[in-house]
Amino acid sequence: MERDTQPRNSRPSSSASPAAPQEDSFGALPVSAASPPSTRASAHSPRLRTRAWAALIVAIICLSLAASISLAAAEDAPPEEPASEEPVSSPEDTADPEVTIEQPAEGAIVGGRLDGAACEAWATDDTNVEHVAFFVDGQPLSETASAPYTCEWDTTEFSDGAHVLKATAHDAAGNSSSASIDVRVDNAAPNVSFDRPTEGDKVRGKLDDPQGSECDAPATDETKMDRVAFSVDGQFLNSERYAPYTCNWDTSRFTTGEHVLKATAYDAAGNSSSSSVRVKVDNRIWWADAETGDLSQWSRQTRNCRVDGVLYHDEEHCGDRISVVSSQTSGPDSRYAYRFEVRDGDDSPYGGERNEVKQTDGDKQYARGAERYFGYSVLLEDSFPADDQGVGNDWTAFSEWKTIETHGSGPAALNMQTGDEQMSLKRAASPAYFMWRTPLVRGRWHRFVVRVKFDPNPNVGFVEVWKDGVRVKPKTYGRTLQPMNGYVDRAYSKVGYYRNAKISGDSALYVDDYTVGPSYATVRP
Ligand SMILES: [Ca+2]
Ligand SMILES: [Ca+2]
Ligand SMILES: [Ca+2]
Ligand SMILES: [Ca+2]
Repeated sequence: MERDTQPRNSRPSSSASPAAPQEDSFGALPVSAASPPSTRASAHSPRLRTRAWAALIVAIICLSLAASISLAAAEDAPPEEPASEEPVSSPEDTADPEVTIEQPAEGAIVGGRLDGAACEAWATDDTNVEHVAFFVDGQPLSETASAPYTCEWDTTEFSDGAHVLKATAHDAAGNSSSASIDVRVDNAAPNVSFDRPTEGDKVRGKLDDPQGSECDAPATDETKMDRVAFSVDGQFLNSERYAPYTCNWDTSRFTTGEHVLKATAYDAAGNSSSSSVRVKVDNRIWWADAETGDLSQWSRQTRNCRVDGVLYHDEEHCGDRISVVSSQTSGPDSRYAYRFEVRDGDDSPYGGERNEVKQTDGDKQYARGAERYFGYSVLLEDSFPADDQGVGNDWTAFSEWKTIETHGSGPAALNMQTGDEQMSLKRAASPAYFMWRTPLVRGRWHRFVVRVKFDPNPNVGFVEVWKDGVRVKPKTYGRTLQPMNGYVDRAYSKVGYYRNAKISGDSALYVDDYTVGPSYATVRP
């Protein structure tokens, strides 16, 4: 047919038709041949009214003539559909659109609410895709008129199991085509729970055995498992795609105390469920927090007191010089702290005025190459002597790392001391020097963390210092273990009040929560 070859917009112009309405010479509204006379025109002019009626009569005659010709033709030819019922405004479109379902994939396991890129069809047409309709098992789901053609499918309204997702693309001419895929709906979350550890367990070190002997959360799904993700206190640890689902947790990066270990299992449809256990992380190597209410967390005591001019070195006479008190404690959970007092004349046979405790048990010493973090809290009383006494060397040590040296007293490799209104980390033995200093503040708790690698080689040993949660001394190399008579021994911890005897005045200092561990997190408060 001739009309098929015409471009869509090149139909014959109606203005070329001789029957087209013409504006009359008076500029009035055009008068259609089929319309009754305009009342507006008739109200103005009898002449106009006459012309309109004449035109109407001519039109009626023409229509009657056309009808009779048409009837005559109908008797000779097969009937044709009246031209007026065909869409004269567009070319005929007999080609179907093309459509495919891009997502989900054939055989996919789906669950939850699918929309956007999770459920998308691709469609095209030789003229124009009018809309794409989606169906599940033949029931209408949603439809969309513009690309990207995405469905909206809440699978929870359908049963678990096999379903057919269909997309049908329509063009403006009423042509359509469809594509279908088989999918599996899974709205059921997996099951997961910890085998190990169990609620309340104590954990330490690395829980990273791939067989899960320390940390294992079996998970199953009726359709298909995807993965199990592990976290601690909301902090992601690792994700495992295959059973056994085991966590990979270096507990030493976490503070001593309670933490929530969580396993979240995901199935192939994206459903998830979680299981949590509350565990106690404890990587402390040893500690002395005074919570026993006595001095039993230390192995030895050094007591010196002068009472009524007589010097004693025993607990019976010097009991008040070292005590466990509840009046001053360092943390919210602390009930007790250690108190060390020195009065003028509390002379030690080994020099200085001192009252101290130490931990010399074999398993709590620090051999060459050992690396440890020491966290401890210290408070100096307001009465703590000032350094303006002119004694020349106004040192007071409150924590030391000393060398064992076969039952005797060896030199300190390191100590924390005061002097010149400073608190300092000092390399005590030759050559002695200050590794770090800060202004002395009395009357409040300070939390120190000192990291030490014990070694007599100054290129191997190092220290690092934090004060009140802030790193104040970066890792710095130096000798941290003192050779004695050519023999490299081990070091031990000591705390208390030990000062140059020339200093005068009675005072006390407090120590609490002395903790030794493998990491900063382990020993900070
Ligand atoms: Ca088409
Ligand atoms: Ca499932
Ligand atoms: Ca305490
Ligand atoms: Ca003195």
